[in-house]
Amino acid sequence: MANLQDLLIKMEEHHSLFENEIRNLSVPVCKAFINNGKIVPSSFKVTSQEMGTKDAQKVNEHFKKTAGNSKNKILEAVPGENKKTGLRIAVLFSGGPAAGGHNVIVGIKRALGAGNTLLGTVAGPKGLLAGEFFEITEDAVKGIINTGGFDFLGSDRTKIKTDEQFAKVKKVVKDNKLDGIIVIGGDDSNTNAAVLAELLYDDHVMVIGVPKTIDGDLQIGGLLPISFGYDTATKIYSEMVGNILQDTPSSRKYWHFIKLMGRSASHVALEVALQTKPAIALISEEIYEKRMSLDQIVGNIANTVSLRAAGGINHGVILIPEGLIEFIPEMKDLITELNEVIAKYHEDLDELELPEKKDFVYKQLSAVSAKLMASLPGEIETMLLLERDDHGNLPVSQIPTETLMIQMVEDKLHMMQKHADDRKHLGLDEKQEAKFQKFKFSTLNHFFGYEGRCGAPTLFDAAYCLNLGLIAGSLVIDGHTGYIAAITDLNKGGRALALPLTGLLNIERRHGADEMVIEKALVKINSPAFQFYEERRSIWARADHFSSPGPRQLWGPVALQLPYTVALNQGYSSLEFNLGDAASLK
Ligand code: FBP
Repeated sequence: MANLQDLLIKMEEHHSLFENEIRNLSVPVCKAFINNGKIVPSSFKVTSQEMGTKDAQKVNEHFKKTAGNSKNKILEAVPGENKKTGLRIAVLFSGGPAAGGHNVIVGIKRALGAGNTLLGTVAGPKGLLAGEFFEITEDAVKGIINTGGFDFLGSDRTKIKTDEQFAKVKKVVKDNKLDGIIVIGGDDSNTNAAVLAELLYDDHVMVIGVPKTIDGDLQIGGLLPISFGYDTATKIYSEMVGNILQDTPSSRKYWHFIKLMGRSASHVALEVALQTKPAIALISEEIYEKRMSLDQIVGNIANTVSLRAAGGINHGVILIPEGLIEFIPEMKDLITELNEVIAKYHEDLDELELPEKKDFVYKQLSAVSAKLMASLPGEIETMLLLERDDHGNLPVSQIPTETLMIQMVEDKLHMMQKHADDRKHLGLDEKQEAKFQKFKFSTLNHFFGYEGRCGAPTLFDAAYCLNLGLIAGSLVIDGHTGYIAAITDLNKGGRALALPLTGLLNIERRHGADEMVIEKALVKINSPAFQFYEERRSIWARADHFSSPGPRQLWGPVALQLPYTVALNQGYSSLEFNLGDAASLK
């Protein structure tokens, strides 16, 4: 009989008891892809619905071939088994990992079937440029079903933008006899996909995008309700925040400042707030819209902390979106100026050591921005000078906004406890005053980010990704290029769509220049999800009304749960999703 050591050795290389079980999990499949109980590719029909941003005219002129071909009309998947064979399709991950990516590959492979070749691109766009591919076999696919991470292929953030890179892509495509490329990525990566689709149009090489990002900022109202990975990440963070919320009234002494990943938009912070109900959740978009200064934000936090202390509650949780710093109006102006300076002088700056770099940058800034930058703690000042990524983004995940907030709130509370004038607006009675004076502000800081990106996908992400993969694979078999896969009607069996990528592009300032890029979807202050939060938050601030959502479930009664923000914004009447009947992926 095998002993425990043998069993544990068998679990190496992704064969834990859990990993083996999830590979056997059946997931729901939209009916466009089911024929006689089998998963099959679909065909597509052109709908009458057209897409386009405010910059549609300029975009259509620039992307003459793909926009001309699609007329920016949405396609809908319809049953109709397409049996095309002999295609060679490469797939790549681009940008940060997100749970469910492996199931996109499973879906593509199922759609392509045995008659076509699927090639995995090693380490994202960088691997495409280097022509690094390997054939994805049926056996390999069986090993990644329903598993988290992007480790099967790897990923990176290279932006394909120079003429030299374009020439390389053309050569790689020709050398490897590729008929299509499927890009699994966020807004920047799908911008890359739109550019490649146009570049390779005359070579008859199809390019299709799949919407990925835990940030949730690749969404388009009722047409693309959410990107994949968001559900898993927010459920992981919600479990962790829920646990901390449960700890606070147990130990009764800490204020936890938790920064949550999500580069720009606050969708993640809003979702976690709705799921857990903390005392405070900052929403960057609201702060920008209401033109709140750093001082005002700190003042509001200090007021809530003080009022809870005066009521005898010396603990709480504050959620801080990762991208906050870029949305505080005065900081936004400073960062925009810095982005321009860094883009313009990057060669000079590369040669300088930090102190000289700072001197150089200060001289280029306006007086207001220079003054603000000088007033920031040294660590933050240095972080603002970090190198931007290929897409011009500041690496906000590395900026310790949560510790900046702690320092500033601490100072504010100190002044409020010391000076009656600084706290008179709270209107405390004698008893409350006594409690507030005794209160000691003990803080802990956390950053929940990378731990949310690669967990095993929730049932929603597992199913959503499989279906997105089926759409992408079916699109290339059906001969389409320049589209991004999308699914709507998540509560009614799922409607599988293909949205023209050119319909998503608008003009934005990046790297100190105007570029055509996919618009980032930010939290809308008038959205049902934000408005619900706004209505409830003062109740959650006053006393402990938190929820602890617990670990994500793949089996059982709460497995079919949508993100709250998605269900609210789509106007669904429950949290339950329905993406069709469950089918085995093996
Ligand atoms: P994508 O937009 O590529 O999906 O990446 C999102 C993200 O997880 C952000 O939330 C975070 O700021 C960033 O990636 C971190 O990037 P990196 O992996 O390069 O540190």
